[in-house]
Amino acid sequence: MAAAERRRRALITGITGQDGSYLSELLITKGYDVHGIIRRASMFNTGRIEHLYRDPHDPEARLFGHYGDMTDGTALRRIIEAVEPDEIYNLAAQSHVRVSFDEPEYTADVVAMGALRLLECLRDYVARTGRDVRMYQAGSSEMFGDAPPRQSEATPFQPRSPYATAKVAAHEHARNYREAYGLFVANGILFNHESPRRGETFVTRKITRAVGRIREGLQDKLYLGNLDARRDWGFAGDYVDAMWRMLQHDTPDDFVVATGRSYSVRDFLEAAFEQAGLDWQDYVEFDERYLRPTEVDHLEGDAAKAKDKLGWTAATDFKTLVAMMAEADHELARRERTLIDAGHGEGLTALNG
Ligand code: NAP
Ligand code: G4F
Repeated sequence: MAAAERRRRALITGITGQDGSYLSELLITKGYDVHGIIRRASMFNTGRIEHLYRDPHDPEARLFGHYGDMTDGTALRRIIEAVEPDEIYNLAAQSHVRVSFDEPEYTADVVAMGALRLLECLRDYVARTGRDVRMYQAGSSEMFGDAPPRQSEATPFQPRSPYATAKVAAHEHARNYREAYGLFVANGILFNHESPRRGETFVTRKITRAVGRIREGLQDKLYLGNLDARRDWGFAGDYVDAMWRMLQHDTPDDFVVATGRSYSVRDFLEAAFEQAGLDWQDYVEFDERYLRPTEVDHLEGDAAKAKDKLGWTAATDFKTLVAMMAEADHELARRERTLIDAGHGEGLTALNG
């Protein structure tokens, strides 16, 4: 292909995750070639992006995978050299807060050191080629921790988990590389965002999976931890658009992305069970395994800056999000039921997390 016809090229770390899949869809729609870093696993981990994949020999192919890992700086460097991206989205993470208390070193390695490794690759690549390459760093509202709501870009971080401290480190590395080397690195500070593709051990999806399975007689109890925590839950499909907008902005900056409304885990439970005509109190039991050594009580974001500078607002409200997830998980449970009725196995194993 002649240089003039070269499509814009994005490189996504964490492409196999929830956000990676929605972002890939968005970028392909916008005419990008999308390259993603996939970590080697003993089973396929590409379920969320399979619908976008075509054989790379197919001229219509827009999605390309590269084996790599955030703990392997040499591989990251090689991939950037080979892909020659215009935009890099750093979404890879051990992203489960509770798990970060069990695996703090690994979490810090992937999240904090991983971001630093990527920034080092970017620094050298830009110095060598002189190209304008822009990077998005996936920061989190968890970084605010104990800070009272509503939290904005001006709120000081008070992280409460190894995951959150690692995200703060990554955020600060990104700011430092922006200032020290003039790199275009944007920090997103995204509040919780969910979807039918959300990992099944995060509380929203754990709840909607359970509701679907209870309706189909596949599960009778749901074990949860703290129901009082409040979160500002939005739809992942809306939030990846904010990531892209940050990289189209004239200057690299930090942006909070949120709906501006918060609900408790109990509110989410009520809404999801109500959707199925069930009373959550008949099914939910407490298990202290799901408590965290330090909890984040209340996250509620002020996304005025994103609205003002990026023209971004959350399009999906809480009720619509719960209904979307509950419906998708009811359909999934119906399929499990059909398979079981046809004698094909026992369905999924018990859900944890
Ligand atoms: P996710 O579904 O957990 O996806 C994480 C991705 O990172 C997956 O593709 C995973 O690969 C990959 N990954 C994990 N360890 C890796 C490693 N060592 N090397 C390379 N890749 C690795 O997370 P998400 O919800 O899409 O979130 C995307 C990013 O935004 C994360 O950085 C998360 O911390 C951050 N964030 C999320 C939220 C939210 O509410 N969803 C809010 C704020 C910030 P596998 O598929 O192989 O596991
Ligand atoms: O769904 P969660 O595990 O999400 P959490 O901890 O807020 O983290 C998510 O959002 C962050 C953005 O703020 C991301 F950066 C991070 O990567 C991740 O995507 O838990 C939400 C709340 C917590 O207060 C937790 O204690 O739900 C409470 N909870 C109660 N029972 C539970 C459970 N959480 C989980 N995962 N499982 C339970 O059984």
